[in-house]
Amino acid sequence: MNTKTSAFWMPFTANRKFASQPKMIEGGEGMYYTTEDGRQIIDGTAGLWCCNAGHSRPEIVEAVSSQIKILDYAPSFQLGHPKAFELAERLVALSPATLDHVFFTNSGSESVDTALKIALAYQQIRGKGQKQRLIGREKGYHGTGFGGISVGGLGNNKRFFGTALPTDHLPHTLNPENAFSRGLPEANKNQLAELEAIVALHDASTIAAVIVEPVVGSAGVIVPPQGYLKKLRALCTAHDILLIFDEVITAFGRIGSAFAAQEFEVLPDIITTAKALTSGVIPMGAVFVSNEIHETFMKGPENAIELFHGYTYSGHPVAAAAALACLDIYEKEKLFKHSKAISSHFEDAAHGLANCANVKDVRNYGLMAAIELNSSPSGVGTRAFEVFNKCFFEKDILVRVTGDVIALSPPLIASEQEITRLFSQLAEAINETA
Ligand code: PXG
Repeated sequence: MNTKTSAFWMPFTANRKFASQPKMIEGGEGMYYTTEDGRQIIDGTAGLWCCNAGHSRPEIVEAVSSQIKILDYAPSFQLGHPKAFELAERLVALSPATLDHVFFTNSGSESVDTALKIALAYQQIRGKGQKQRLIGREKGYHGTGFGGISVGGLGNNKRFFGTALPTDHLPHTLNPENAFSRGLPEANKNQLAELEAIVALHDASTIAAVIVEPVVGSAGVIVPPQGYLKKLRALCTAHDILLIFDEVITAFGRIGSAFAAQEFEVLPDIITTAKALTSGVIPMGAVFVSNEIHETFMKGPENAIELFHGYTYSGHPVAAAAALACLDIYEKEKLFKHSKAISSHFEDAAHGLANCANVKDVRNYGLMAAIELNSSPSGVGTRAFEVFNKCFFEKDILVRVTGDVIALSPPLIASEQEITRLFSQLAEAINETA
């Protein structure tokens, strides 16, 4: 590679290791990326869980370029432009009933911080200002803002940065007894006893909200045990605590419904999204808020700003145009249905790797799967990273690795043949790495 790599401080990357063996992607189309040396590789990860419509879709390219010609940028502070309002209408038509209001952001991290701020302000405005404590969960990933890392449950993302907010954490739900479960694992433990303990310790009158990913993504596809999310909803309701679903990964068809809230028939008070909202084409996030919360803010003098929060690029016209074109594709191609329809083939293909070398667990739901490997004696993560390299350089597939977990989340346009090929190439890579 001729490009120098040291000026770009890469995110969540071993920068010096990357420089020694760069993995460069130069093009993308549909299910495939093109590497620097001209190979077509199957995108097994939808970029970073975001390109649900596949890459470089002409409809989105067209919508973005014509929007730039009409209106490149307009503020959303005390002004408006039509695309943002149109998009909000389209989105609330898709979201669970009663979550009828949308606040626009530019990323998942901003969506999470926005949701937490709305939750805290809501409690103040309705006269419950003591409710300031936030509850996250071990292994939760809620982005990298100070709010998100406070409620997040991944040690590496928290240490060095302090905990800005008063938080507690529920235990994660990964249970070795449930290894190799297909879909939702059995609920063989009371994994929500800790919420009752936190409530007993601090009192519900001090707790504003609980935030969880309905299916954990980043920490390696952790699927909720049967009934867990319904029980969490019931406990939050009983204690007058808001429930936030962080659907930055699960929204827009990843698990076969528009939102995980619909898939699991559990209604949270707030949903955070980003990523597949525009299929990753232009950064954009959206926070869905219940009518009850929204109405609480929309009181008081009409000339008063109800929420002192927002971003220069909230509802950016070009991002909104990309999102609208992307929603058109999801709708026209019935991609959420397609995602559900191919998920059983995807499940079979994933579990077909159960007997590969060093496989410790296979977990899946919708088009999310994790193959967890036993760590090698040379350290956690080295074996999976070796598999990742082999996949990229020799097997012509892109997979995602965290620790010794290999995660798969292909674009929703995947065919059964592409899924079969993705997993058979991965199986070879795992066996050859043993
Ligand atoms: N919430 C969730 C549930 C996420 O998965 C964020 C918030 C933050 O989004 P932004 O857009 O600020 O990055 C995420 C992001 C991985 C991986 O390897 C996952 C994410 C980002 C980068 C890598 O699994 N998720």
